Amino acid sequence: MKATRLILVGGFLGAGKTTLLWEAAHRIMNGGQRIGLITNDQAPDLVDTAILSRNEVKVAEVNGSCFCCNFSGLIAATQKLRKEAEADIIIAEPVGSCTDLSATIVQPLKENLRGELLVSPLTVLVDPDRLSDILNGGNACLHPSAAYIFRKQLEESDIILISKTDLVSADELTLLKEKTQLHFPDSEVMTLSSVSGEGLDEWLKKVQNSVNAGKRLVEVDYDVYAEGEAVLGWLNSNIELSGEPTDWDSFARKLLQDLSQQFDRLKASVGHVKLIIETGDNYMTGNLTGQGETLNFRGSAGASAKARLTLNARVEMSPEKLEQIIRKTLDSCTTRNLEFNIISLRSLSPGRPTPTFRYDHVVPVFD
Ligand SMILES: Nc1nc2c(ncn2[C@@H]2O[C@H](COP(=O)(O)OP(=O)(O)O)[C@@H](O)[C@H]2O)c(=O)[nH]1
Ligand SMILES: [Mg+2]
Repeated sequence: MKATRLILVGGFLGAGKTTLLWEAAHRIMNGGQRIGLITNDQAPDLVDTAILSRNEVKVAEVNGSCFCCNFSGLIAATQKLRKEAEADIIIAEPVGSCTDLSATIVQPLKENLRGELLVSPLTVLVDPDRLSDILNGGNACLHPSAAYIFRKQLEESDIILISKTDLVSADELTLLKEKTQLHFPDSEVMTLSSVSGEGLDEWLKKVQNSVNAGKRLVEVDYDVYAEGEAVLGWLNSNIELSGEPTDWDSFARKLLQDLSQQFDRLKASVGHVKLIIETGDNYMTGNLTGQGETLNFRGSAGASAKARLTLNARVEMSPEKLEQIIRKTLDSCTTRNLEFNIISLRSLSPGRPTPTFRYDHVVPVFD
């Protein structure tokens, strides 16, 4: 069996990783190659998996732990996609609050799967607003330890890929690119919009033609890293809605708007809150990646008597408080004639990261 190309797309929560996976998968398929995608989370019921599975692409989910702490889960997912989808290319999205991927994932992959996988340069996708604030010495509206993770992700990257360029003027982008290159001289800085398509082919070409992955290791203080992850409450839930015919798009908008207002009022930093509401073939996605103005909706689930809601939230507060807010908001958004039935709900605060491997040297690659 020939070697499969593995492209890792890291970057903080809300940077645009899943959107990029979706767009890149389409381009790769249209180019005639077979593609597989891997999602990753601390708990099941991932909105990302639900979204990506709507493509005709095979998706494998590694849940219960991040790739770094469950290296064998990542390997099993790549083997599955190699076997079942005969994937020429696999794109994997690690958990957005993970860092030290060069030492814990890229080096072990290069050493242990030589011949099976061609590992691409480690791409770290970054939201232009958050990046700009970090470069100006700010914390991108994050807890200082979460901002530490954000910076470490950039520091260890082979490619820093500035996302959402459709939201930035050409002049601002040029400046941001220059400044990023000055701060992170060892990384290649590229830009991309998954909405306009700008930069997508250039990035794909770059990562498909190089095995220069994990060029360096960075020092990571695991106490700060652990704190940065632990400050986030994490909630994944799958909910059945049924009752009177309902306009699901308005329902989803109201739910996410209400949640956003409450987080803003509590001054709780939002890593990411996302949902998908599905009614058979129709679906709508909603995203919140910071304060209220970042709310974003796509698609339409139409109107009917039944829908399935998957909701994922990563917000700076205790998981108990997050769960309480979400249960209460669901309650207030449903009426007597519209009921919700929670099929599953997990809320947690990520434990200290304990990677399966942590290499102290860069594994050489031979072209
Ligand atoms: N304007 C714009 N929004 C984007 C782009 N890529 C992603 N987004 C939005 O950013 C939010 C987070 O995207 P997502 O792919 O879920 O991020 P992830 O958490 O890194 O996987 C969503 O609201 C997306 O619609 C882009 O290129 N342009
Ligand atoms: Mg994602």
